[in-house]
Amino acid sequence: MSPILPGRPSSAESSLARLVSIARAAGLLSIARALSVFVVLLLGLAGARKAPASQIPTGFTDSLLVVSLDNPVALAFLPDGRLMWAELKTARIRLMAGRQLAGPIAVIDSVQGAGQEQGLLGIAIDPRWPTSPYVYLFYDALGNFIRISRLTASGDLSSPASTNLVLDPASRRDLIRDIPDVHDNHNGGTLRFGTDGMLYAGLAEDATSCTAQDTVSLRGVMLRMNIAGLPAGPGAPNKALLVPPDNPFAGHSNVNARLVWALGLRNPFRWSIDPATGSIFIGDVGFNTYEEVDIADAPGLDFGWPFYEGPLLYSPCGTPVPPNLRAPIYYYDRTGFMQGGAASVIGGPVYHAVSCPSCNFPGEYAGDYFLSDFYEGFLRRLKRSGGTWALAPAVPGQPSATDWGQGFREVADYAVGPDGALWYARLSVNFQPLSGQIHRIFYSPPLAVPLRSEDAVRFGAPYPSPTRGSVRLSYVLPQAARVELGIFDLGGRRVAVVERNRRVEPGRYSVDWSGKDDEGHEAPPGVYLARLGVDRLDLVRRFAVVR
Ligand SMILES: [Ca+2]
Ligand SMILES: [Ca+2]
Repeated sequence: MSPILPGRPSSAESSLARLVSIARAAGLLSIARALSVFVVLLLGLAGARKAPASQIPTGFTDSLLVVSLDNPVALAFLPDGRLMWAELKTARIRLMAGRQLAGPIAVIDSVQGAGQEQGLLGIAIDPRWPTSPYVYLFYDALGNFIRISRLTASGDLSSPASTNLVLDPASRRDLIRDIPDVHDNHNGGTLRFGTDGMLYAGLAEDATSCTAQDTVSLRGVMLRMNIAGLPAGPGAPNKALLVPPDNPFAGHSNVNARLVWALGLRNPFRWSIDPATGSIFIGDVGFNTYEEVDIADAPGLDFGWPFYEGPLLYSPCGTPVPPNLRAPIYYYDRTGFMQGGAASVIGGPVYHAVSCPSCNFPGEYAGDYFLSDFYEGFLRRLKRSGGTWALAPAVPGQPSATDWGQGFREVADYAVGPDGALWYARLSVNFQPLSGQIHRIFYSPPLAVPLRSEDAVRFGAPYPSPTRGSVRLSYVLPQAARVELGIFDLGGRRVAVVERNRRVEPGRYSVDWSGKDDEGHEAPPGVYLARLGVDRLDLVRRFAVVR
């Protein structure tokens, strides 16, 4: 049984060599060169890593927003547009307001992170925010149990630009804290609110497969909980308070079963809820043969694990295969795992436009579903046709007939933002420490013929380095392009914006950065990264500031 989170036994160097060879084989010298930059950073500077640029269709841009993060694993947007994410191993909650990254706004205590797949796994924000300023968390806890807890936020609850927000550990109310975690793998980990205001939680079977058919085991099931009746403030679990009367097993004698919405799941690590229909799209991680996607569009569905793995009969429990098991809507082969192939599905979002016409993906994306594979790194797009789902027809610029995008290895979560963009958290780059990233993919019709090669785009070494004051950043553009130029510190914070995503004509440019951050304060001494984004290329140079 393969792990879903860091576990592939390969060195950064061998993974990198594979990616470089793939890029070269594909004629993508720009990517091979970008990887060379990464090599320099990898060898020369712990904490600053360069991921290979992703390949996505024409007209879309993958923008790297934050680097050098500590295993960002789960994303959640506040209604005002601010982004929170959970860190897997540090058990910290981070907050970003615009481009401002706050220090940790909470550290969750008693989190068990010893196993590769263990840690702080899921985060959800109360749909009644800011009147009910609650954040819900899913984590492996010390003592071999998984918990679902609620913390209360204080500070600026509805100021889109404010990073003044904290979660008080003393406010912790546990919803459930007896989900078995005897085995450190197969933990599930996603929490999301449905269109019905209910809190859904996906529980894995804790590597004891037959329990996925047992509704009272708190294993291999999707829970549906009503949080409206919970008292304010801290407290211990009261499961009976969480039971919605219309749950499929609401009449069961055991309260665990009364919370169950669906069963027969193996490891539903990442999944999402279609905001238009309320259906749950579940990425269920496979065993030997298939990764699968399931849709829970009705109460009480049984997705068949362990009677079936994807379409394949498995049935190890010695009991008859029940009727009316729900088959996956999509599955793919995972048998090449040991040779570098796919091995862990990451369920993404269903795309829907937001109320900002210039922000949205083209209309043909409405209702389409995205999924990726944590190890292979493809990003696929499914489209519904009648009652079935299949790969969407390829669009110009997508890297293969099956893959809408490539370069999404180690991505742990996706979300459609209030800006209509597809955001994602990359847990790490080549499993290196402090290499996590936050990205957003947005659509902007091409302004010029796409660059064919990075060869003609040059980004010079910042001069002087070290500097006591300003630093000169020089670049050469062979043709008009959209350019972003920013300064980051090694903690991943954007210190200053030098060029703000504007169209630039061909030519040679030099821009001075004053050494001051966007609020006019002198940047402290240290090593910094200058990042030049040119359409879909992404170049990083480092330099030092001394005072
Ligand atoms: Ca477990
Ligand atoms: Ca299944």
